[in-house]
Amino acid sequence: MSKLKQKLAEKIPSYRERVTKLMKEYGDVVVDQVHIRQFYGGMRGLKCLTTDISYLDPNEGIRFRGYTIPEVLEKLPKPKGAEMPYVEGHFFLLLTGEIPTQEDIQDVVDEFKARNRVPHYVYDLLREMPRDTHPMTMFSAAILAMQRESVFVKRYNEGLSKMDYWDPYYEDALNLLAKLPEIAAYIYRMKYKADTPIASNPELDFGANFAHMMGIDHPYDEVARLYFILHSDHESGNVSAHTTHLVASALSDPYYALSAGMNGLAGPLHGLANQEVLRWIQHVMDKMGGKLPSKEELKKFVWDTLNSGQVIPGYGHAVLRKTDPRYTAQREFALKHLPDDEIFQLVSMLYEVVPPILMEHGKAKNPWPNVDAHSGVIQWHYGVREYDFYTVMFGVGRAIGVLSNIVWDRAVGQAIERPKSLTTDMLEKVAGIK
Ligand code: AMX
Repeated sequence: MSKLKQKLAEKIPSYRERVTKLMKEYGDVVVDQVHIRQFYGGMRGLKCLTTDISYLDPNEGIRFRGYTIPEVLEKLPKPKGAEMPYVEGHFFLLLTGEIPTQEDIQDVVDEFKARNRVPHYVYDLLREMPRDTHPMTMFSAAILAMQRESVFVKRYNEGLSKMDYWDPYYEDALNLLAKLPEIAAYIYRMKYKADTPIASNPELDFGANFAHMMGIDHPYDEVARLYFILHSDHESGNVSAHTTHLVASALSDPYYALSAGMNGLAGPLHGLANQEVLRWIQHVMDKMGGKLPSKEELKKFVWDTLNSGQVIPGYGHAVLRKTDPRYTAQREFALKHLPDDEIFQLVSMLYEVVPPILMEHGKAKNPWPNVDAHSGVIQWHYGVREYDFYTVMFGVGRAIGVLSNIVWDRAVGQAIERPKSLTTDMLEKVAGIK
């Protein structure tokens, strides 16, 4: 058994005890109330989900297993001479709650290497799809196609005890994760680089191997590691995490669940926003004949977008009420590595211009930028200019978090999700209108 799985197996019993105690002795304690606005308002703010893997504070932003983003970037071990930590180490942290040693990380690196062979039929499937298919559709279809490999399904059909569900879920999660960088890079090179895929290099870590398969030199390996870590998890109520959790709650295996989560990530209000940001910026640059707008001109573009009833992509958030620390981490990287990049300068100008306008506009509860306002510019700088592809990279990162979550869902025996719905008539009666 790998050290990672061993560690998980040691941790699970005490969590089960805590959950059993809460359920048995405190099951009737009231945590929150439901308001009518939440029935139509996307259940915003309703406290009804649980995860120990990350927690999103509205002002401080995300903490992964209790650590802020700067702490994670500082504390996790890094490949020799690298600026950004191992993605494998971040996965270890999310699953176990512990900062790994170099030895722990090597164990995960070896685990991924042993599982990274992508079945040939995935390539056949991708190649059969029309080339103008959105890369998120390709990515999700590739994940779903591999469902026949599920260890969970096999073991479940053999008659598995509920207590052991987490074990084959873990196997599926690792088998999947190990293959995602190669699938993503294959889609990219097939679709946008004249069908010239680059073979995986087993000597490289998760992030560096992705950069290698994309065909982009250092420091893109640092970008890949930073990007996958930042996008990994954002507690469990966001669309991709919640969808993955919901589908897995029916004991659909991790392939079904992750593919479903990716379909949610593909929406413009969620993961696709990073693509929308670059599209919006390109539109501004085109209108300006390729040069940077002045602040006044940029303000006008922002107002024009709002006045035409559209949102400013990359700004606002359902939970956050301050600048997203994932934005800040990418901004710090850009300030160090690409301070003179024109698109970065425009992104920086937007940071000055948009928040006061959104405040004056008076609708968005959070006028500050989220992660997606910055993700595209760094990719653009290193030559990944096919912005349709950005959400796929978000998806590789998000898989790390949501798969860790569903392994723990099974470990603590989360039930099939089934909230109750009411009719409009019933709500009107509750409101006292009828
Ligand atoms: N530009 C213009 N209007 C905005 C806005 C923005 N960036 N963000 C919110 N608003 C508007 C909403 O559309 C809503 O208008 P309505 O009352 O006419 O329907 C109003 O402000 C109140 O919305 P809210 O409570 O502040 O936000 P929300 O929780 O309903 O939605 C989000 C959150 C992210 C979907 C929204 O801010 C948005 O559409 N932002 C732009 C898209 C984006 O960047 N998405 C990525 C989010 C991060 C991620 O998941 N990857």
